[in-house]
Amino acid sequence: MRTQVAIVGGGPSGLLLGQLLHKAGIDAVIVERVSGDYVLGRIRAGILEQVSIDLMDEAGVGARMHKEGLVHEGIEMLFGGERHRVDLNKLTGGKNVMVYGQTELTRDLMEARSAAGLPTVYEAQNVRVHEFDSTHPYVTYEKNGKSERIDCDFIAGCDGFHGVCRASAPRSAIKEYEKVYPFGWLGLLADTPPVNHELIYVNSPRGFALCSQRSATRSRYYLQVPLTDKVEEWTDDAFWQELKLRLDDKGRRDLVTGPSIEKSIAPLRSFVTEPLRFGRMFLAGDAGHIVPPTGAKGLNLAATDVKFLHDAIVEFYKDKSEAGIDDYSRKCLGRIWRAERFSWWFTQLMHRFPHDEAITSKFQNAELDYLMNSESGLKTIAENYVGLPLDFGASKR
Ligand code: RFL
Ligand code: PHB
Repeated sequence: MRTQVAIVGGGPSGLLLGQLLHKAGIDAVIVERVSGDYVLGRIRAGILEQVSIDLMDEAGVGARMHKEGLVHEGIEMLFGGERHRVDLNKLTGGKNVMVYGQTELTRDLMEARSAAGLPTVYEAQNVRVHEFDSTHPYVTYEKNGKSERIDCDFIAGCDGFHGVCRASAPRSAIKEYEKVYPFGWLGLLADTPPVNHELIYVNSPRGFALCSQRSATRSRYYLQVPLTDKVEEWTDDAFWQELKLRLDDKGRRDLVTGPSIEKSIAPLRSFVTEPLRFGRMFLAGDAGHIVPPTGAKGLNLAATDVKFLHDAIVEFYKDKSEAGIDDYSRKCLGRIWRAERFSWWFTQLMHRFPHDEAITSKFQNAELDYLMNSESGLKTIAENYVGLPLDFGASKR
């Protein structure tokens, strides 16, 4: 088989890239290790920044998102037993975020791809990338006991943190930066109305909690838990009880509990690969970087990588110019490091770390108190949460 761009990984990055390239008249084949249902079964991100919303529109798949997505103009912060609101809209001159689950976004992209008859190989085994330091790279895989080969001009590594693309880059050409946090997030999805109309980020003496949602009738909650906890050991009752202990009186009164639809524990990590380009292979999304979910940035960063990669590939074919692909890493990494910094800062501000001294939570409360009572402090949170502009800092360079 021959295509222009072989995309490894059919998560949100790979699917969005495929759809944008299709709109630009460029062929791509997606090779995905697991089944489509498995991809849709992973409950992950819930918050879209405006740049991600715009890209879904550009890809022609935004209709259901605009109908069902919930626009949020603010978030709440609960610490020291009191709630404070961050008015995202007012503080950023009219910017908002949208609650629309990664599952739904992925489903929209999958449906558009299959409606357009675009090729996706699911359950591909032993996917390998070859000769990406030349102008004729190729991808191999096995399916139904047969070996297959896709010749291409470019390989897009959209295969997530555990994928094969980053692992295939020469060790001498790659530098990886990593911080692993000493706790995880236990997430629970339930068909119950959300405890609040906006998200609540909670710093409590018992650890972090987050009250999120997917719709007016579906809630998503998270609890900070030790890495040694096993999801099987957390009953629904134990989860609700612990969440109540981390909430305020109003939260305890308003919380509607019910059976979980899904429960899982995710580790927290900050991770960046430099560079993101290796000859004719590019890393995009979680394949190149991971943020702890506290800042709700992972999917949004993936979407902007995809935008920059799409623009560079289109420039290559339409203008016969390699300037865009040469600049891909630099362009992405500026935005990535800004989001990494915010996610790391917000994580350390909101969580309890093992072996913290008593003074640490006092510092956290004092910092939160400062942030919530200072216009500049509120703006710092708001402008990062809604997403810094794509050209942030450009006028100063
Ligand atoms: P994915 O979603 O991991 O998809 C990669 C795909 O590649 C496939 N794959 C392979 N395919 C072929 N060959 C191989 N060798 C392969 N190895 C792997 C995998 O099966 C998979 O289908 O990466 P992608 O597309 O870059 O998307 C990134 C996002 O999924 C991720 O950044 C977000 O989910 C992060 N995230 C959040 N991001 C936000 O922007 N806002 C949020 O509110 C938010 N909340 C979250 C999150 C992530 C979480 N977890 C579980 C880590 C909340 C949580 C709890
Ligand atoms: C989610 O709804 O899954 C979610 C929302 C905000 C975050 C992380 C996860 O910061």
